[in-house]
Amino acid sequence: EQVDRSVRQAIAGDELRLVYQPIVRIQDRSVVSVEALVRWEHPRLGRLSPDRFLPGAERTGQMPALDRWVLRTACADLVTLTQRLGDAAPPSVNVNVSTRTLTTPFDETVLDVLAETGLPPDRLRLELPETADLTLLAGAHARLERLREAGVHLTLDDMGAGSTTLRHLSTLTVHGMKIDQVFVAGMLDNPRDHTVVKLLTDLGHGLQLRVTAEGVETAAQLEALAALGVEHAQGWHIGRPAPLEDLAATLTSP
Ligand code: G
Ligand code: G
Ligand code: MN
Ligand code: NA
Repeated sequence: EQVDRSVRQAIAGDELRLVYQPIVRIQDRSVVSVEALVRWEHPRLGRLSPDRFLPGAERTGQMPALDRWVLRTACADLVTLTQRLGDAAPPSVNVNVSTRTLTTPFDETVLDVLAETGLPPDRLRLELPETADLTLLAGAHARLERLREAGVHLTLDDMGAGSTTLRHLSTLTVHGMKIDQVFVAGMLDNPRDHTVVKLLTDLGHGLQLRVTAEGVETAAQLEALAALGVEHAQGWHIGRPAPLEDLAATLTSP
């Protein structure tokens, strides 16, 4: 069924929710961060996943509003969780930034939200889309540099899914990269996928980046990733995206 309401209406009606998926250090399984992922509790259609409403939000120019809501909520949630759990709270939160947002003065938004919420800049990690248009991202370059200088971490998302971020790597200093889950899914059966994962990992390490593998669904994949020297992992084998309350419960239970 068609989604008949706009993301702006969803924000105004308090219908958006965030779920958080853990990212762990493979070596000791400690949580290094959580990725914020948006869901829509639609009054009539129920819980909608992003593929049901992000394409429409993109077409109608509502991604900057959505990204702003996600950023503010995720930063405030991490501050709240830290007040409750202290050292058991995740060290940082990953927030996705859409391509369209990179054409706006998003650096002002990010710095405003950090000041408002009181979250230290180095506890925020922005995930930059692999599909970002190079010319648009070029305009965003100075804004990203400004955020990096303020202490915000930058991560290239979905590495290998497009072809643009290789060029970004030559001019933009980032802290990390995430290997697209397509290659992780195939790495044990398809030698080509294994080669791509190895190549991206070596590339990341050559540039002194932290490498995260996405979509890890089995212990065997985790082992293969560890053998390649991948530092961090995310996926169903480690933890499903969950509401803040469930995340808090997981973090405090031994
Ligand atoms: O959560 P996953 O389950 O289904 O998300 C699907 C896609 O939607 C992914 O490509 C993810 O990057 C994107 N996505 C999820 N949450 C957000 C968000 O808060 N902001 C942006 N810009 N994209 C998101
Ligand atoms: O931001 P990004 O494009 O990376 O979004 C991550 C997406 O991957 C989300 O839709 C999330 O729900 C999904 N995801 C997370 N872990 C797994 C996994 O182990 N397997 C699969 N198939 N999808 C996953
Ligand atoms: Mn992501
Ligand atoms: Na990703």
